Amino acid sequence: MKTLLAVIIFATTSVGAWELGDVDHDSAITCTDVQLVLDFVAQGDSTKLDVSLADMSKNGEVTAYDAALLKEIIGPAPTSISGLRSVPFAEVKMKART
Ligand SMILES: [Ca+2]
Ligand SMILES: [Ca+2]
Repeated sequence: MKTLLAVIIFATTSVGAWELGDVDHDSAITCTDVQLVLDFVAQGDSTKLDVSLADMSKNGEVTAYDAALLKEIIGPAPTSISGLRSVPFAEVKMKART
């Protein structure tokens, strides 16, 4: 009986628990979700994502616009990484020889 109750509780809490946009069910909206939506739009392969969570615009279809809306949630990609400096290619070649 306890097992049955646990299964019922799990089922009721897990169904519909995923956030809109979390198409890979990892409990976070990441660039992976964006890529999966783009792959679905381009290739039509629905085996790697939950398509029901991909319609960000809620217009009944999944398009590249939905991927763009997902990307807006994540925010812009970093344009630079602090603490790193650019190294001229000639310097890299010199270091490789030593
Ligand atoms: Ca996700
Ligand atoms: Ca849509």
